[in-house]
Amino acid sequence: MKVKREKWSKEFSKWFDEVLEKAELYDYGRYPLKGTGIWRPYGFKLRQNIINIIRREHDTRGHEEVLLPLLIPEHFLRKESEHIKGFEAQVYWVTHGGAEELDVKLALRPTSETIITPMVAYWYQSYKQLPRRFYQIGSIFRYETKATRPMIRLREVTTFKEAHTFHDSFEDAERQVMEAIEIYKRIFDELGIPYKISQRPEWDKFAGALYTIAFDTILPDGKVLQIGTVHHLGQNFTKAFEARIQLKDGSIDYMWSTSYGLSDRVVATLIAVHGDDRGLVLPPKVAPIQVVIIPIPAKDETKTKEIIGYAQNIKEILASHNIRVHLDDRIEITPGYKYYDWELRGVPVRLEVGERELTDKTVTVARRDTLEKKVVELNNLVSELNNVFKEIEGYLKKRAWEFFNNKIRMTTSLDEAIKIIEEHGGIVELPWCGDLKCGLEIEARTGLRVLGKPLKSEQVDVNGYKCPVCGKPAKTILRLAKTY
Ligand code: 5CA
Ligand code: ZN
Repeated sequence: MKVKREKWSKEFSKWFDEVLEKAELYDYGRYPLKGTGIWRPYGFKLRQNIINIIRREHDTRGHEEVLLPLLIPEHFLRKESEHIKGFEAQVYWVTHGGAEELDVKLALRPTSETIITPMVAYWYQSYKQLPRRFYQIGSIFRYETKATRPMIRLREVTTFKEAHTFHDSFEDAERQVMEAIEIYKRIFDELGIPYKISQRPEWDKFAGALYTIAFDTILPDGKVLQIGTVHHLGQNFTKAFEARIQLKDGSIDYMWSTSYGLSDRVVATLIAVHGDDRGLVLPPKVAPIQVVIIPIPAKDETKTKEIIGYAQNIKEILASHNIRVHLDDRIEITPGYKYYDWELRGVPVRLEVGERELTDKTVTVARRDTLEKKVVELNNLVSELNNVFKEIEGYLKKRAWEFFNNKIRMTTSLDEAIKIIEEHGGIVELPWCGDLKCGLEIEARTGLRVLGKPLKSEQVDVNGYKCPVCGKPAKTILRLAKTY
């Protein structure tokens, strides 16, 4: 196999930082503000293509995009008591306007429940106006105290997609939670990103939520990253902001709400799970450049000019079929160096055109994922490329899921759980009685982080298994991991 993934897994952190820099995606660590990154043009385009998928999946399922203020008056942020308890330590405060000290301190929003809920209280009075689903994509700020990492743990999260929905019953909000899970599955499936869905334990739910459902993935180093969360907020925020409606039977009650979020971590994960030792490998769907054409100069100069003309002709054909194509006609650089350069940047397909291709009216097609090459007739190029794009997407998704599934193991013993994570990383699953106390005990005795239990819809067979702490029959499984 030509494809190597050694550095990618063994020195993932270094691999990741180098790819961001060398592929000119994202500048991190040089701007003198921890937890803040700069999207460079190539990275910005990749991010934009991913955002387009996120937007489409929300828009087509009844969500409406909004734009909310970046600042929250202190008393608003404090209205929901659990929420502020959870976020207090992470809030950035604006205290001055010019030289003047402000009467009311302003928080840079860490998330927007306390902005949209009071507004919705003005907008809707009747169950007839519900449900409503809103979302915003923008920056939020969190003064993270754990080690910050590019795209993965930011203090300014620049690609925060937060959805906020409002309902006339607990059940309708719960239905929305399930709908949100389906939306997130579609987004991750489309990007070929593997995940497990777990209900977070009580002690790790979102501040102000009734319960939290999380999507977790495994990065190449075996550590788990939370890549999305869906929260049932009950009436906690609507009570705090007196968001009341009239129900069908004429009575007045508070609305019910949910929220769910994604971030720059989606982009980070896409980069991480599909990469290899040569660098980035992008699915054609989101690649800023899907095809790069490399002309191979001939000995004779007029031949070379013909080759470049042929390459330009190919470029026009592809562009007219809406393929994102780039012709690398730099003359001072050798084809070999160009191969290396575009491989690093993850361009899914490279076309090589030289003397032979010119004579035969063919093109050599090289795949970034498998590094395989084949010769294709110019007449069939567009349809061939569209097939190759699908093949690449299929291959990347399959390879990512194989890596992921291989890192999920079941055991019945706590010692074994520790050993498995030490040796393989990933996620370990233990039978569990469902008791919170046993869950906390498992977390304390293994030193691992509890991810939670699977949803009821995910069938797990724990027949005959016992909880490793209390010895009672297991009702479900508990997932544990080392996490980011
Ligand atoms: N208001 C809710 C739903 S939008 C909320 O804020 N949920 S959250 O806190 O869980 O954040 C949503 C997602 O953002 C998380 O699942 C995680 O994937 C991502 N995220 C959270 N904090 C950061 C951070 N500091 N850097 C990058 N991504 C983050
Ligand atoms: Zn137990």
